[in-house]
Formats: sequence, structure tokens, C-alpha cells
Amino acid sequence: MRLFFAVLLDDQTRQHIALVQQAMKRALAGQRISWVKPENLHLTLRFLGELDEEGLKQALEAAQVVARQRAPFRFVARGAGVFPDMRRARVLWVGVEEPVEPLFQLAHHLERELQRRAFPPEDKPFRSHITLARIKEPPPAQVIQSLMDYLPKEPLGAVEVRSFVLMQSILRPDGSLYTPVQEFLLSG
Ligand code: 3AM
Repeated sequence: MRLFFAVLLDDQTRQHIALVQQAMKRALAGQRISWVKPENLHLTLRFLGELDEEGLKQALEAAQVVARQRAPFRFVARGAGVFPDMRRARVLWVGVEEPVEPLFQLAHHLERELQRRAFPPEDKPFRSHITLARIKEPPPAQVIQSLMDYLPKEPLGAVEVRSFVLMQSILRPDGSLYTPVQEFLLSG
């Protein structure tokens, strides 16, 4: 199974982000872009990749340990950006406003517990983001820059994080299919 840990969004935040996506989509009509379906919007805590049965068992154990020790928190979704940069935009995302500390702590705690169970360390630093779209051929930087005009000044949502989930990702030509495998309630 191809798996990752994620924080899911409430319906209101999802709807606000979907409206921004629609406006950006119109502005980018004709470009080779794959938009994340609103029901699939999420914040990835840790990508795990393909796991066998033993790997899955270890990942579930790590998540249970983390969830027992961490308390619920809230983050504010606001602003947007691209990875890796404006000129080579591949991933278009919505950001997380300061303080991002509780999200980082959650991601780092998961990372620690996974490494204790012999998972290879994540090589990229954790960057909290909600992916809106994956861009196949980057348009000019000014086109990407102009997309920022479609963002409202106010936050896109205040997300109460009471749990995180282990998600299964099935790769499909028309976009990945994400299915929650197990939810972990933050009870610390
Ligand atoms: O939150 P997003 O959508 O950015 O990019 C993939 C997605 O993150 C990421 O895991 C999430 C669920 O698919 N992902 C996919 N392959 C990856 C890899 N090899 C990866 N992250 C790190 N390494």
C-alpha cells in the first residue's frame, strides 16, 4: 500500500480553498495542470511510500504513540505559494499562517517515532502546505505571480486539528485516489 500521514480539513475551509482553486483555474485555462479535487485537499505530515504488512504495523504503532502524547491545536490556512519557485512552479499550494509550531511538532514527533522503528529518515525538511494543483509545464513567472490576486485578504480557514489520519494513495491517470485507513485522535 502507498501511504502517507495527513491532517484533513473541515468542510468550510475546503469550500473556501475550492473557490480560490476555481478562480485560479479560470485564469490558467489551457495550461497543463492537475487540480486537487476539493474532497482530496489535505495537509501532508509525512509521506511513507509503499509499505508491506510489517511496515504498516510499525507505522500504526508510531502514530498511536504520537497521538497519545499530543494535544489538539488549531492552525490558520492563509496565503499561497509554489514549489520549488516562481520560475519553475510545479506545485501550487495554500500556506499555514504563524504560529506553525504545533504542526511542526506533530510532524517531527511522527518522524522521530518512525525512525525509532527503522523507517529511513525523511530527506526533505517539513514544509506545511495544502497542495492546490500540480503543474506539468510551468507557465511564465508573472502568470504564477498574478494568481496571488485571487487570494482573499482574510484567512481561508481556521482548522481545528483533533486528529490526523493514515491515508492510502492510489495513483490514477486522472488524479490520485485518497482513502483514509485509520484516524488517530490527539489525546495528550
Ligand atoms: O501534500 P502533498 O499533496 O504535497 O506530493 C505528495 C503528496 O503531498 C507526497 O505525498 C503526498 C501524498 O501523495 N509525495 C508523493 N511522493 C512522494 C515522495 N516520493 C511524496 N513526498 C515525498 N516523497
